[in-house]
Amino acid sequence: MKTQAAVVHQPGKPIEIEELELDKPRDGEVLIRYLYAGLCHSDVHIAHGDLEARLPMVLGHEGAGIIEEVGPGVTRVKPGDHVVCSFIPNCGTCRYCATGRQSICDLGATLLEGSLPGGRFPFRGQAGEYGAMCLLGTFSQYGVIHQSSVVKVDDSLPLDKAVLVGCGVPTGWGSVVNTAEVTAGDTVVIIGIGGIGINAVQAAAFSGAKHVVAVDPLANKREKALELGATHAFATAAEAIDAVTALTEGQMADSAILTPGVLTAENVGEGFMIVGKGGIVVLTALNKLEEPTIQLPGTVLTLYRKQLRGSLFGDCNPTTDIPRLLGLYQNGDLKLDEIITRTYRLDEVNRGYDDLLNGANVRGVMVHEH
Ligand code: CXF
Ligand code: ZN
Repeated sequence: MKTQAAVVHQPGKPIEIEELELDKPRDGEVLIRYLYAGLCHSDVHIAHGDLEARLPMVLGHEGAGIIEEVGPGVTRVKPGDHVVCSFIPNCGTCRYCATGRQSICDLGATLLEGSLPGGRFPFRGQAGEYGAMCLLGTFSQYGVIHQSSVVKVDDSLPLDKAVLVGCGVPTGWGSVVNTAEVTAGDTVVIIGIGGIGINAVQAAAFSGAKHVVAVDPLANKREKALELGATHAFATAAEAIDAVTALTEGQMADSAILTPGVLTAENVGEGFMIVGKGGIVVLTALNKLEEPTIQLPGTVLTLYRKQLRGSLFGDCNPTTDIPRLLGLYQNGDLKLDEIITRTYRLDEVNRGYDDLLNGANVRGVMVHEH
């Protein structure tokens, strides 16, 4: 069948809309009609070449839609099911899935290669075989994806909001709850209030943190953070360091969550300074793969028992945490409507990313037409 998709052919070039041919689902695979896709920063990392992916690639790794058809051996979903995609697949049986660490499932090995488990590429076009970002490629009207990438959700959920629970929400929320292990009374600092940081703010507030300190140079982001649970917001980390020193009488923060658009060594240094004894610095944001961002006095780390932790998908388990987060949304404890700044059509994808990069958007959502 044919599908319109947003493709990156060369790093640094605009994303192109193209008609591609899509194969039928094979063993363990499903055909999904994507209704919505989220515009997450990682797609730009690929378009800019910060993350090196096999190209051409259909972008998009936050998606929600309806299962149209299933291939042989599919047990997790059936035609008509409403699903949210997870940018991390989970096979259920590798040593990581089997020990409750689905965010590092072995099937994630091809996130940037864009092939399905087994190695095939279901999208084809004038440039040959096209990869699908994170085994999904949600900037396409239709996709053929593996059943391990989808989570069935309740029919009553609005998929245009639930779509964000495929990456941005668990990544931010889980960085706080799982990776930083925030508990009531903590002081938490979140550096960078975008589509991920805003959910870190929500998680810290929901977990009962005493001080939730948001840092972002843009006033609209600081306002949103204060609206959704931050107790303080500053334009710079230097201001936040002074404030946290005063608020904690010098004990400093229990954790710092690093969620800027592109991670820098400066961010890591600031996170390291702002946490006190036993503090945890969580590296959630990404930057160029080979570029070092950690250069710190190790003796301070040792003497103060500080920790740096990397966090992928917020250390969440998609099969249980996607429904769990959607339950919090249904309950009013997790805000999704309030973090969506605007929607775009597929052919407005470059405009959507301009808005993301110039700071206009907390979250943009693509609405597919069929
Ligand atoms: C990224 C992680 C690295 C591969 C692409 C997706 N995560 C979220 O945006
Ligand atoms: Zn993402």
